[in-house]
Amino acid sequence: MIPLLEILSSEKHVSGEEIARKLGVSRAAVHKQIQKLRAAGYGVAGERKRGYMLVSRTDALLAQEIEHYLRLRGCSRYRIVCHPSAASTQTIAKDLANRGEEEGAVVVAEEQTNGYGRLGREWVSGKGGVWFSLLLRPPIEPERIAQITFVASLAVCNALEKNRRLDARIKWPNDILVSGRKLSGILTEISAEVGKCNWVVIGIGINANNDLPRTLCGAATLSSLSGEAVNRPALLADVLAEFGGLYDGFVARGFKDFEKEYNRRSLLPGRFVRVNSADRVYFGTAEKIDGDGYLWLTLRGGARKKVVAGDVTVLKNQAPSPSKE
Ligand code: BT5
Repeated sequence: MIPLLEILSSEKHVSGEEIARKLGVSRAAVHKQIQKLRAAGYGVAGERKRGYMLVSRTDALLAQEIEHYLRLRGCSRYRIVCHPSAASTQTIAKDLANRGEEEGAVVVAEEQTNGYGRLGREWVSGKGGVWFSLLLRPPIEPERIAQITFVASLAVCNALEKNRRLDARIKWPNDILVSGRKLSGILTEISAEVGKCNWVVIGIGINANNDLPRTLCGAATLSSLSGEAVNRPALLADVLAEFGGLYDGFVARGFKDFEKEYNRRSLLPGRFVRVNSADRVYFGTAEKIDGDGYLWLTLRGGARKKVVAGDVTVLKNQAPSPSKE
């Protein structure tokens, strides 16, 4: 299918005869391959005298399609593996990691039947969304790995802003919101030893053209926000290309370089929040996320607290005035 796509032009017709010659197959075989492309969602116009022309690309998450957009963005660092259906792209990517697969493998699924978020929470991931996991082997100390989630959040925001003009905000540590609703979630899983990171698998879910159950009232899809379907392979390639550039900077220079940009994108500074961390629950006003990726709070009594990890709920858009506490 790929050589045929390369021959088919979106600007002019190519005769069946020419395609057959280039591919070294019969005209009937060309016709069959054209039918296959159409079945995969590509728009191929055919005119008896002039031949075939590519009139639209497919929205299906096919490796060849994602690679097409990655090439347009000058990005060649990834190996894409697509599945029509998977329990979870995370488990497939982790399996690849454990079998020695190199950095840069990306596992993509049209749908997940058992997608999950942090702490084993369910991640709703039916057809029409963008669900993928990226395998990395960063040469960094395990303590810094959580920061990769933040770099990935920035990549998703950049992709949404640059090409789709959406003002995406990050809710530390791993949610991307647009207009206050969760559009994307990121999950980072690792294998590490003392002082050494074996692998990192970053799972990213983006609600694109999928349906969501009514129970997820705090969530949104890109198509519901913009009123039109998004091209998923192009979106996925944008996120991967954005991430590639940021990741190189992160490995070379650390998260400090991203601190300002992360805080600019962050939803939390100035908000009154509840943070459920592993040891206890904190109430306070979020200050900022520091150069290590930790969240700083001013607690109600005025003391400052550094939170390393946790679930954040925004309770008020502003800190409550002292008299009302
Ligand atoms: C996350 O977890 O937000 C990380 C989600 C990561 C999903 C990707 S998809 C590709 C890869 N394969 C996987 O199996 N996972 C990764 P967390 O912060 O724990 O948020 C989970 C909560 O978000 C749930 O408890 C729901 O409240 C909500 N939720 C579930 N599905 C959602 C969806 N599609 N959109 C928005 N919110 C959702």
